[in-house]
Amino acid sequence: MKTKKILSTLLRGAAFFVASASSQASNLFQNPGFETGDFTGWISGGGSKTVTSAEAHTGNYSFAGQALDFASQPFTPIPTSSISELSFWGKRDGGLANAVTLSYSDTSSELIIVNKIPIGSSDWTFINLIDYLDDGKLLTGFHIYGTSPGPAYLDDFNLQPGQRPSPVPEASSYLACALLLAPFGAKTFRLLRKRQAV
Ligand SMILES: [Ca+2]
Repeated sequence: MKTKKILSTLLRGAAFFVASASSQASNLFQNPGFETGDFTGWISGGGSKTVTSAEAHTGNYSFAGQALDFASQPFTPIPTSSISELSFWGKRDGGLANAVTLSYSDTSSELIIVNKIPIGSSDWTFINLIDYLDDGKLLTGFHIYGTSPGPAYLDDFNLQPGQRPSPVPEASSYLACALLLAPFGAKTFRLLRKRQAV
């Protein structure tokens, strides 16, 4: 019985390791956790941007950005229907929100306000942007700003190819919006939902 339990624990550990390794292997971000200790793979800008060892979600480094600092990556165009995850981890000392811009092959872009990272928390917050991707488009780029006062620490960016999960609506708020906007049609409701803060 005891041997069975140990074996089961070992197998679970092995499965986790394989899943984790496979997730890292297919991540389309280059240098997603800044573990080169610099901006290799990223386009960066702003006067106080740094890759720092002061904070890290995993590994030893993260991107530390004030408001005008940014980090961007272009991608080989990928259909939004073929993205199973678009996410990152954040922690910040101040500032209201991080702005993220997603770019598409039709030259359109989408601004997302990320304000759900608590200020001054010792914990890192997981931010999932998968529901914010525009349907029927090809994603070509990701762009994120820091915060002021800051910095915002940002780490472990993840763009995973795969089947896009169906959006999970937040029943109460979306139902209220849907009822309110019913006369204007489904498209209006969807636009409002996409502009909500993350
Ligand atoms: Ca890292």
